[in-house]
Amino acid sequence: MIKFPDGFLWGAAASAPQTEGHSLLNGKSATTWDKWFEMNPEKFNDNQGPQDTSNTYEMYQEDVENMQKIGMNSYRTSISWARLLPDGKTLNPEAVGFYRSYFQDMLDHGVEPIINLFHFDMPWWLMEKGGWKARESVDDFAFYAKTAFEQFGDLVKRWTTFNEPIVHIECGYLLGFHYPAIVDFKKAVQVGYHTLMAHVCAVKAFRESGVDGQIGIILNVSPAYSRSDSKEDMKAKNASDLLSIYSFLDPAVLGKTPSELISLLKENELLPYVDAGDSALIKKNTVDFIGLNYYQPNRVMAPENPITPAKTPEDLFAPYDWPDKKINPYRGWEIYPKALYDVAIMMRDKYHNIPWYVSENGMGVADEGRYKDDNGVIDDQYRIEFIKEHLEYLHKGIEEGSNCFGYHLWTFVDCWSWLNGYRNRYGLFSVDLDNDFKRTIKSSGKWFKELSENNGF
Ligand code: BGP
Repeated sequence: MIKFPDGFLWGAAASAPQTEGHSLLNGKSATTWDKWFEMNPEKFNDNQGPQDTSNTYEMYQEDVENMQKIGMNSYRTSISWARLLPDGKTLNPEAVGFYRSYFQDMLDHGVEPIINLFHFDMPWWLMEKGGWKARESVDDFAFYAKTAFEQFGDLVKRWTTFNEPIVHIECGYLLGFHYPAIVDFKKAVQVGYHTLMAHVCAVKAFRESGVDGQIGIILNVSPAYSRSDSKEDMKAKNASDLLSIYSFLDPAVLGKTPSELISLLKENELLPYVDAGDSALIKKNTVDFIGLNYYQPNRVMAPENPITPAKTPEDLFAPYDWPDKKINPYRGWEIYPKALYDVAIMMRDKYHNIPWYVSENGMGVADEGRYKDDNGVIDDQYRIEFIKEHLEYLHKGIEEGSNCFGYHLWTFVDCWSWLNGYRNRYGLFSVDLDNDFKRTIKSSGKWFKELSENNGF
C-alpha cells in the first residue's frame, strides 16, 4: 500500500471560464474567448463556445455535494475577472454573491477552496488596450487581486495568482491557439514579463491586505529531456527549461530571474522593457507555495539550422521524437509518469524544498461514451491506471523528502477545453450536454473516493 502524508490534499482543479457558463449573463463582460468565438466560431470544436460550458453557475450546489461524496477535501477553481469587475473598476454585486455562496458551500462540505485569479481569461476591455502587452495591465491586475482578497479573504485561505502563465504567452503569441494568435517572439517575452510583474504586484497586494492565508502561483511544468548528453543537446535542454520552467519558478520562489535566462534573451535580442524598481519588487514578493501542473515532458534536441537571433523557440531547442514514447492519442501528449519524480526532486534541491502540490494532472479521452457499462457508468479504467502510475512516482519523490502536500486531478466534472470544446473529457464525473448538463459519476470517481479515504492505494 502506498500511503501519503497526513493531511494530504486530494482534489481536482478547474477554472471559471471552463465550468461556469453564463458567460455573458449576470453582469459578466466579455473575455477574449467570448469575442473570439463571436468572430471565428469555426475555430472551435463543433462550434462549442464559452457561453454555457458546464453550467456550474447554476449547478454548483450539486457539484459541491458530489465533491464531498467522492472524498475530495479541496478544489481549485478561479474567479472570472470579467465577472467580478466587468469594466475593471466597478464591483459586480451578483458576482460577489455567486462566489461567496459557492466558496461557503465548499467550506460547509469539508472542501477547501483554493482560488486562482487568472486562467487564460483576459477581459476584452483590457485586450483592447493591448492585454499583457501593455504595462498598465500590471496595475489593473493588482487592483483586481486586491478586490478579490477584500471580498473573499475571509473564506479563502490559499490563493494563486495565475494558472500556467507560459500557456497564454505561448498559445497567444507563438502558437496560434489563444487570441490574439500571432507569432512574435519578442512580444511573447514582453507579455511574459508583464505577466510576471502582475503576479508579483498581486503578491504584494496580498501581503498588504493583511488577509490571513497563503499565496502561490500555478505553473505548468514540462521538464526537458534531451536526445543525448552531447553538449549541443544539453544546451537545447537548458534553453527549454530556462524559458518554460525557470522563467517563472525562479522569480516566484527565489525572487530573481536566472542570469542565464537574461543572457539567452540578450543574445537573441529578446530582452523586454523593464521599469526601475521591478527587480526589488520581484525580490521582495516571493510566494508561500507552488502548484505544478504536469501533463507531459518536453523531448528536445539541438536545432539543425538554428537562426540567431532566434525567431521562435524552435531555434533554441527542436522537438525530438523519442522512439520509446507512450502517447495519449486523443490529446497527442506523451505519458511519462517518471517526470513527476524528477520534478519532486527539482523542487527539493533547487527551490529550497518549498511546499508545493500537483495542481493538475490528468488524461483527456475522446468519445468516452463507448466505455459505458450496463448501468450507464463510464468505466474509465485507463484514467485510474494513469493516476496510479503518476502517484507512484510522486510518492517516491515524497519518500525522498520532497515537500509535496497534495494531488489535484484535472478535472472533477468534464469541462470545456478552449478550442477543443468538449472533444476530450477529463472528469471524474461526465457531463451530458444533451440532457441539461446531467452529471454521472465515472468509475474513476468511485475509485477516487477510496483513494482519499485510504490516503493512498
Ligand atoms: C491545462 C490547463 C487547463 C486544461 C488542461 C487540459 O494546460 O490549465 O485549462 O485545459 O490543460 O488541456 P486541454 O484542455 O487543452 O486538453
